[in-house]
Amino acid sequence: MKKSPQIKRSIENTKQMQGKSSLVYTRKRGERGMWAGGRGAAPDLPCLLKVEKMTKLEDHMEGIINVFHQYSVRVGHYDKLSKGEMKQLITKELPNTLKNTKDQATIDKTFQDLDADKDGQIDFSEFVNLVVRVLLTAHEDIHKE
Ligand SMILES: [Ca+2]
Repeated sequence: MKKSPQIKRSIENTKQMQGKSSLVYTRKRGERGMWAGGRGAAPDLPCLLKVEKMTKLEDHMEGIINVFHQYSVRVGHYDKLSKGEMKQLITKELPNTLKNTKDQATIDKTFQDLDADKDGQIDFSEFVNLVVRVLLTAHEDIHKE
């Protein structure tokens, strides 16, 4: 099958992404995101959503997913945060937003709060609760100023 210009462009985008990131995002058309960890993992079909220019909001939302994955793939389940991974994410990515991120008791408490199903890991839906809290606080703060 001859590749359309769009698919060609998407392949180029995917190649560029592979060069920059240690993670490769593979997503078949119409499917939800699927992750292959590790540099150089070959996507079976390039991410067609990359062809369209994403809006600022879409870009930011994908950014949240990407940050989650950057940490979730490190140890254990590739799509869930261990406590260590959550600690790294919070310390590195939210130092100006969350207080006492270096304090182990705060980390333990945050982890317990987020781990809704108590399986000892934070999946993306549980992580989103943290994102929601951070966004609500940031929004409130903006109106205080
Ligand atoms: Ca959990």
